[in-house]
Amino acid sequence: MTHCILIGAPVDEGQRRPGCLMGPAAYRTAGLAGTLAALGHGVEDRGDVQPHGIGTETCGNPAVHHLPEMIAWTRALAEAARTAMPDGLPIIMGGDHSLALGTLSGVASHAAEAGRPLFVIWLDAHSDFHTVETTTSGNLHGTPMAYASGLPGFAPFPPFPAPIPGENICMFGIRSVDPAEHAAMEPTEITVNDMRALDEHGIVAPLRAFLDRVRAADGLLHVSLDVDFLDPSIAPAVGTTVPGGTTFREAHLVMELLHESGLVTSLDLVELNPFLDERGRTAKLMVDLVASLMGRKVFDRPTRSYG
Ligand code: B3U
Ligand code: MN
Ligand code: MN
Repeated sequence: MTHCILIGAPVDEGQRRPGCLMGPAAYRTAGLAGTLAALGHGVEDRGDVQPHGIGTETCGNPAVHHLPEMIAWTRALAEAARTAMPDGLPIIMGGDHSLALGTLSGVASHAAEAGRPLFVIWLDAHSDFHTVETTTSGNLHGTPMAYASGLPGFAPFPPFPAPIPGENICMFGIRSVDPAEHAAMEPTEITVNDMRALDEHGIVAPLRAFLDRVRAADGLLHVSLDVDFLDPSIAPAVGTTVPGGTTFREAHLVMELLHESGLVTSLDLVELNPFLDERGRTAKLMVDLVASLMGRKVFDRPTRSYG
């Protein structure tokens, strides 16, 4: 039994398609808390985080929008995630992916305080490896992985508290990477399982290999699940659909393996835009994926160790 801490993060400013701010309400409406409780977990809903003290910061990239709002969100969400970590498993209900600027900061601070390495699994069509300087869209939801890697080019954001080494980052589902992101990731040790790799090797072997490394290092594991990881045919409620995403079965399998590993210590649910949904099907699918991650299964099998 895990103590699950639901944290609403109605962040909409990291991209230009209004609607992600309704995400937390959609997860609550789709029954996330009840689903977790039915699996035997403790559930606490801490309500929605709000940004406070929005400043007047600027940067040299004219494309960037809502910079002061995003800095305020980052501070508020970092604090919410850091203080939730000792109490249980925070599940951050987004909100667009810029919320991960804050959640990764908070989780990284906690990991540093606990003296344990932090690992990240990034489930996304995009690598989100722009900096404030390189983004051409100006959408800061395309930046959190570069921020967490400690890349320069993030002034005037607070420096990332404890940058995450590339060896500790594993991406799945990637199929849309801009040239600047490609160049920035090239020298890193990040494992990028793009769709080409998943088509060839499947999703199980690369995921198990990474989980083995997390286990061996006694690491904390943050999972960031972007709705566009999924194929748009099963998950239409996202502003940045990219064809060729993961299937229903692949996505559940990832979640089931994550559950079996027993390693996940925090989770972001991001980019759900309920305004684009069809009768709540994407919200419900995301809730079902969380259920698989938290132990829903058809048959009980003995927990296997892959280490
Ligand atoms: N790389 C592009 C597109 C993008 C990134 N993240 C999402 N879309 N969701 C950008 O705008 O940075
Ligand atoms: Mn993303
Ligand atoms: Mn994405």
